[in-house]
Amino acid sequence: MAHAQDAREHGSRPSYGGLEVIVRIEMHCQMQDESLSLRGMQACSRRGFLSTGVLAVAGGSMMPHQTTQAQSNSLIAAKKPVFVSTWNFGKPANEASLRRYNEGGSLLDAVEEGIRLTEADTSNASVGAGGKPAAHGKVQLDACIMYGPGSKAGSVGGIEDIKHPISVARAVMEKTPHVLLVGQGARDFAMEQGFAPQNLLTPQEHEAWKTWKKEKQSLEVGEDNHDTIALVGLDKDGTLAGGCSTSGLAYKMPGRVGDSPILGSGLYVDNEIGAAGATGVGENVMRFCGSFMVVEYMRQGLSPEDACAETIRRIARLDGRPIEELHINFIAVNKQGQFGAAGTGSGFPYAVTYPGFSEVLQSKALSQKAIGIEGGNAPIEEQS
Ligand code: SD4
Repeated sequence: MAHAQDAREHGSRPSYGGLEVIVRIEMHCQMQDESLSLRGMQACSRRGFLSTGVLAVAGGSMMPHQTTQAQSNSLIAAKKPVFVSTWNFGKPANEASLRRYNEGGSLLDAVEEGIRLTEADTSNASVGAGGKPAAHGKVQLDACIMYGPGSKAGSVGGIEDIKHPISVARAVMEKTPHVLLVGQGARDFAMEQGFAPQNLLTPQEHEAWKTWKKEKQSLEVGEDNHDTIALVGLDKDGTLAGGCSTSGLAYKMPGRVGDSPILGSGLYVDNEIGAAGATGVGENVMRFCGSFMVVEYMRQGLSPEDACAETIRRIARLDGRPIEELHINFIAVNKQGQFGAAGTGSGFPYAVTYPGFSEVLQSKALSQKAIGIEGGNAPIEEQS
């Protein structure tokens, strides 16, 4: 047991093949509805409820430990369908997803619709139209979509002039035998499919790029130059799906593709277990198959939040740099509708929406480093 506890605290995993197993016993509030609402759970927590995780050695004794409020939030099963996405702009995106679903759309329609809302919003400079360009002044977009049943997926990398790469990714999935199209080939395919080309560089971002050309000429990751929407959804019947879309790092090298369109990195959906998505510096996600790793930790029994945190700790161990220097964040939902998120800074905003509930929550924080308003994306309701 000491080994298992130590492993949990320090990020390594105990052996699952032998006798030693982790049994997570989640003692939830006794509520009438089988689906607990977040508010209900918080009220319950305020009354001093302890959500208990139990580490057990098979055949041995059990020892409870108290979880934090953030951890107990992630042990709640949301009502279905539930949509979970990155950043403040995830909330209106989730709401668009739920609306589409309620209007009779499929789970995939809903995921696509939510992401399209963010792609169309030129006031955010990190997804779709209005995104910051690559170093040569052209906006290059990355996106992918994945559907749990059959593990179907489609993706585009470095596509230019097309406002909705998420829809092109879906067309790759549904209309070609392939998974990933890049650059000119992706653009040609989009045109064949009837997507109209347009200039995605707004006058404002053109000016900002010209200033950068004159003054900076170096890629700095910090405030105002990165953000991505990753949005994962769980249907009423337990079907999972997700999508991810970004303009990538601002002023990136032309042709640079990040984690967002790479299945297993920026997004992963496993219909048996759950789904996860990433935002942040793609290079620090894609070397580790970050979203796949989150899902694998959920398979081992970790809550979505713990799975995100454990993934970040493991990435930091392998990378060698301190956690706060990595600038990465994950969201996750499992097949039961539990959700959670974790980031390398002092927590990042992520949105959760299900019938009767839609909020921006703060993720688990793995360092004290402030993350600022990344990508210049103030909440959409504050931008009008
Ligand atoms: C990328 N992961 O291209 C994206 C950018 C991002 O928050 O998510 N920024 O590396």
